[in-house]
Amino acid sequence: MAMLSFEKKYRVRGGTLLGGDLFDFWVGPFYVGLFGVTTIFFAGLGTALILYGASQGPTWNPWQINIAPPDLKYGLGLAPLMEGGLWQIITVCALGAFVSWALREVEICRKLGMGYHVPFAFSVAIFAYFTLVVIRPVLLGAWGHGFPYGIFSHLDWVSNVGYQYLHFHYNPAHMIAVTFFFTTTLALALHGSLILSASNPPKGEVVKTPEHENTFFRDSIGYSIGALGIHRLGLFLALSAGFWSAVCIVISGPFWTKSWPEWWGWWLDLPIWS
Ligand code: UQ2
Repeated sequence: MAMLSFEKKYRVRGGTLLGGDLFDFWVGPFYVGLFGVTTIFFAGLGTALILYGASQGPTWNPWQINIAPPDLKYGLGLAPLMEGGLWQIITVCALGAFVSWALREVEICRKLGMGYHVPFAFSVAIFAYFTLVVIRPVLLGAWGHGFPYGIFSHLDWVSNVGYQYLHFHYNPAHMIAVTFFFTTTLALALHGSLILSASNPPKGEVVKTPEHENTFFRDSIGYSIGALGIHRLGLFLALSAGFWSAVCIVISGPFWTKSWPEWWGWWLDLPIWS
């Protein structure tokens, strides 16, 4: 089916979660929906507040602009606008925009009768951010444990929090997360290169079949995971990377306050050595 006639057939009313037909329309190629409106609202307000915060700061250098969370003394209360209050409102806007975007994806899935895999996957990314700026600060008792919004400032935060636990790479959940990140790149490199090698031949040569793809891996490693399988594996690897990232930071502080190298003492403490 040609793309334009496909869109005529499937760009239909309905499938909305909230608001009924009220915002059930398109603007050019973009589906709007109630959650398109709320995405624009939160993203616009959040961006304006970041620009306002920058205007009150010492620099317009994009690398150095910083919107800091409140001082720890404010605990889990509201802070004055210029002392972390902006950060608090911007965080609400960010979460509002991310969740709105996910729900707009859900509405598009419903219209098309598709599975919810894409919004589910995006939700794992939102969950990782939520863990960083809400769950962990709440468990530690202060919004000041959130990370600052700025390019270099957030790098400094990551470095400082890492050193607070002496050597963050000894965090077992961090190890698992990093392993998933690297394995994701391995899987995508294998998949991207395999697909291009079979389906994008030089001029004058024929496109190869899925049998070629399977046979390449059966010849080289004795196993092919299959065309559907590689996408299941890729999704699993990528979501696991995000999930274990959230775990590795939320256990740092709320559940383990010493250095991460010391955690491995459990191995030396096993009774089998005595
Ligand atoms: C595969 C397959 C694909 C692929 C890839 C494989 C035809 C088009 C990349 C090979 C992948 C395997 C064997 C899994 C590797 C495991 C890890 C943890 C990286 O068989 O089927 O479909 O794209």
